[in-house]
Amino acid sequence: MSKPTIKSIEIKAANIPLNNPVIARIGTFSNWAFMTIEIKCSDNTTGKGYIGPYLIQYAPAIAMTMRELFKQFEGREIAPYQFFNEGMKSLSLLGRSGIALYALAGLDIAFWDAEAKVAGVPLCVHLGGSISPVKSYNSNGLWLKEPESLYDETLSLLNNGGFEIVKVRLGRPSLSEDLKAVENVRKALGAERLLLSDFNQGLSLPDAIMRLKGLDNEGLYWFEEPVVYHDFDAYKELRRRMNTPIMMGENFHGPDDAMRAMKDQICDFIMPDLMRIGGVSGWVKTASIAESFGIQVSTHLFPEVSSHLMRVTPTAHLLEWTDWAELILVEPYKIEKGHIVIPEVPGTGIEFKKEVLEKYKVEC
Ligand code: SMN
Ligand code: MG
Repeated sequence: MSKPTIKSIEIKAANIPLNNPVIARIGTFSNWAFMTIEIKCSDNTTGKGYIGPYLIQYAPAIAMTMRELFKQFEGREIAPYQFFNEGMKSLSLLGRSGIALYALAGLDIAFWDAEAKVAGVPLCVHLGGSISPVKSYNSNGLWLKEPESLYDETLSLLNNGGFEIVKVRLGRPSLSEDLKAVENVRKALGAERLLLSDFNQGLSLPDAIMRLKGLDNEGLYWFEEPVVYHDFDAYKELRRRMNTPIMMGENFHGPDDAMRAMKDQICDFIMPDLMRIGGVSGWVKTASIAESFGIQVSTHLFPEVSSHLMRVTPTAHLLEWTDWAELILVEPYKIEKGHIVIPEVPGTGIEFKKEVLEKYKVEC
């Protein structure tokens, strides 16, 4: 049985304005860097996907890496998982992380979309799962703003899609400001609903020990990334000292990082990022490792493809909903009662609005 072969690739970059600017300890963003990937196969199927590499000025370097990697797969019968494994092997000379991995992830996402389209089924079905709504939280706000403004913002985040869970960004100059932020969100949320928190790596270990101790009895469901992502010893120390579960993983570069974090027991939950974990293939590997460690897996950004992956993740936990790609998508995924709805179409159903990509285009 033969499969379509890989014909050509088209990569675009665009700096898309956000509805609600991101204000976090890692930076302030009023636009989000998107790179779209479209891969054409011999039967005219086009696999589509996007990545969001944070720094738009690196789009040309990533596109160049993607085009170079693509040469390995051009003309061959489509085989996404095999391509990923070969791609990772070839990256060992460059390093299996950073923009080289982002480039491979972008290709991987588009390859999987193409293969699911060839099979004529949604991606999650192609991966051996089924369609069902995926429990999500509304992550479109609660940035490092005036604590007083967070009550109204929480109500609007809950009402916009029937959400029950939100995430507050912490790491203000003082503990009392963070406590005030939590208090205002909790007032709007009520006592029972889950409240997540994210420090975006903003604290040193000594500061994190103080700050997290001061917040440890606030009933937060998790403390996300209190300190720099690469200091595994610091995470271990915080986990030992705190009652609130420790969350990390958006900065795992590939399944190897995820494996090390779980093996060293430095966190309670993980939330891989579709791009940094290595696309669909990198995610599937990580999900299996998480299952063997009994660790629950949430998602980071990229809600469309991540929703499919959650349907085949044995320890699936919560999907992070953001609307950042809405402006570029012809049919954005819908939210109903706090769950993301996977469309019943082949692949992921992602189609890009060409005129929007053109309007905010960045050369790559
Ligand atoms: C986040 C992601 C991307 C930009 C800013 C903040 C955050 C999250 O870490 O988890 O949503
Ligand atoms: Mg985060």
